[in-house]
Amino acid sequence: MWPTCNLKIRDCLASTSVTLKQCLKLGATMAKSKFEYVRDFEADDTCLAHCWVVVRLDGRNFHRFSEKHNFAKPNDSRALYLMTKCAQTVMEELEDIVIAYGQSDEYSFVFKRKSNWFKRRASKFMTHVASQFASSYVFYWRDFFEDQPLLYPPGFDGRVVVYPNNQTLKDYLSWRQADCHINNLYNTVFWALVQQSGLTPVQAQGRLQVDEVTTKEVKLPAEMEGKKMAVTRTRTKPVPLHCDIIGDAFWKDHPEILDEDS
Ligand code: DGT
Ligand code: MG
Ligand code: MG
Repeated sequence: MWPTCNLKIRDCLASTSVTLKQCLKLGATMAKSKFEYVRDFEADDTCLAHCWVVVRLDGRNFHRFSEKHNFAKPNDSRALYLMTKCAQTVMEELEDIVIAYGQSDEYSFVFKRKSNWFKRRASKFMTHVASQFASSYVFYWRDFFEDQPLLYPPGFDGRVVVYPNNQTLKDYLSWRQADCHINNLYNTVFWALVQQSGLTPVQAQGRLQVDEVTTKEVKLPAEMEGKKMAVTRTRTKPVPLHCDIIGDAFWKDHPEILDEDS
């Protein structure tokens, strides 16, 4: 295919009436028209109009990452605040995100219903959020983990889910927060049995499967309820919050998040 093109360009160059610039333009145009059909192989991943678009990121193999970087158990405040700093940066850098909610090694980002950012292409939403978040994680690491070097580059997977109305979006966020509470309760009791009661991890796991562990046995920290993270906007600036988003109070206090015309 190239020899044909080159021949045409050679003929063209042999002619005294055309300039080199015109020849190159002809070559480029021919190559473009010949190969452009491959565009048709690209999938259409436009998100359904007028729906909430949610991008959820999750740390890749953070079980290992948290061990290697000596995260405190069950919750490491440095890690949680770093995640929130990254979410805040994503919201500052990218358009149209109305709220972000995170726990553990994951963060969800909600784009406004009428966003037309990158023509609503799911791959654009997901890859921009994931790359901005991951680079922020490395960039801000030292601000949160002063004495702990970053030993290898972390990665995050991403998915896009589209929710058709306010109720399904609220239920999605409630689902993530309920998941946070369940995991947090389990992990807190598990590590209390190991760290305070001297059980081995296998023994603690066994106790949690067969028994009801009473609050007399393990002392749960008062701040346990505070390990959930959200970032919303006050006017345009993203602000971190640590609050309940399952109940109605949060949505009453922040009507602008679900406001159709926001
Ligand atoms: P994945 O997501 O399939 O690649 O695998 P993982 O290992 O990331 O699994 P995932 O996302 O279900 O669980 C998150 C892991 O991260 C879990 O092993 C606990 C760990 N992790 C997250 N935040 C903290 C923390 O603050 N402290 C400690 N010690 N571990 C944490
Ligand atoms: Mg993970
Ligand atoms: Mg996770």
